[in-house]
Amino acid sequence: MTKLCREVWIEVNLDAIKKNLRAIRRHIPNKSKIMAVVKANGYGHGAVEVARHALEHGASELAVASVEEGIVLRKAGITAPILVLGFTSLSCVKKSADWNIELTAFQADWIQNANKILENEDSANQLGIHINVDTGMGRLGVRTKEKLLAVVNAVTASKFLRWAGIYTHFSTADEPDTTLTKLQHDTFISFLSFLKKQEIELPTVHMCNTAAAIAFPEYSADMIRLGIGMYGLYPSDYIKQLGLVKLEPALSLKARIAYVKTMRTEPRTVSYGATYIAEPDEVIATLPVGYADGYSRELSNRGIVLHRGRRVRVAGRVTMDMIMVSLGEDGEGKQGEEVVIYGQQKGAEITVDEVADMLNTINYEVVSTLSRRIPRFYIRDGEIIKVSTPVMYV
Ligand code: UAH
Repeated sequence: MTKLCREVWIEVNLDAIKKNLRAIRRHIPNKSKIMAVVKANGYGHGAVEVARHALEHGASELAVASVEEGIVLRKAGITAPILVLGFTSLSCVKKSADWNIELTAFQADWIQNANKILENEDSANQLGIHINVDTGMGRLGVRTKEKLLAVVNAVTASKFLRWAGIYTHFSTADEPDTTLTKLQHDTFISFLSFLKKQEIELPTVHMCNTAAAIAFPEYSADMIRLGIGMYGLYPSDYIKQLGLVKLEPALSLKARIAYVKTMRTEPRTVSYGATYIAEPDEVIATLPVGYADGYSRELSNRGIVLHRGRRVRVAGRVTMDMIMVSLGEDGEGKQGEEVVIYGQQKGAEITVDEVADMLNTINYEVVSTLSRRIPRFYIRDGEIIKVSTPVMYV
């Protein structure tokens, strides 16, 4: 294993990602393609490696949040279609075309301006456009049929643009009350029917995220946009409880104990603010992970990690780069021993969902905020096949 100077790392089990893609593939109609959503550094798992692996195992397109995220994938040699799901400023239109990155659009004037820019600045590629229809997300997207028609006409009139897709996004597909999802679906279908009535031929139609693909596979259309499920996490407890698709988490966060001491001498205070006072025989271990790694400060005196398969608690405040954990009174622990912060050890487990609950947030936030400074180890068939580090380790 690569020697780390600061011993905290993420392990990404690529076999789990493959299994998750297969499980979803089996659940949705054969004709529906899979767009792997790798925004936010592949939900913290590493965008390039996840994208490559997803494309090998059933995905045919990729989605990101910004042109810059798309360029990272292109620079890594990825040639599959890439869609930016967010709003892109007109100043990046030429760059997007040059890198062959498709954009989300929903305003006729934006399209006309994009057309003018591409007319004036020579690009080798047409710019692919996916039109976003807002059926109830209230974030981005065209909201009326008349405006949709104007957007479609603007795209199809331009020889510099290529109409690649039309999509909507569900806001409550992970919840037990399906009323709004059904309404959003029906609204989207009525927008599509309206276009068909004008004899407009539709490009790739897509609407499902993970939750909708699991709960409403019949809505999969030409393509689903698969994010959290590919990483082995459920969009919500409700979707997990449906029991329709079995997913396996791909990510573990691990560290080695940096230092161990018994708190014999006074003061027995631990960390900033001295919010934890150890017992005289208590053994405290220091781990090289902190809030700058994405281990939330909210886990101060609350977080749990696994040591020798046992759940041990964070002692005192989480600091920027380190935490302390209590190994108990007369506890045992050794410098260099492996601890698991998220994941499994000797039959015990700390799930990302459990951490998300503690933080009053969702699993998406826990994984996507894992810092890029943590090295990522990619594991296939039990072997580390790649290490990705912010700096090259020697
Ligand atoms: C527009 C859009 C997103 O912003 C995100 C996704 C993926 O969602 P999941 O992670 O819940 O699958 C799809 N589409």
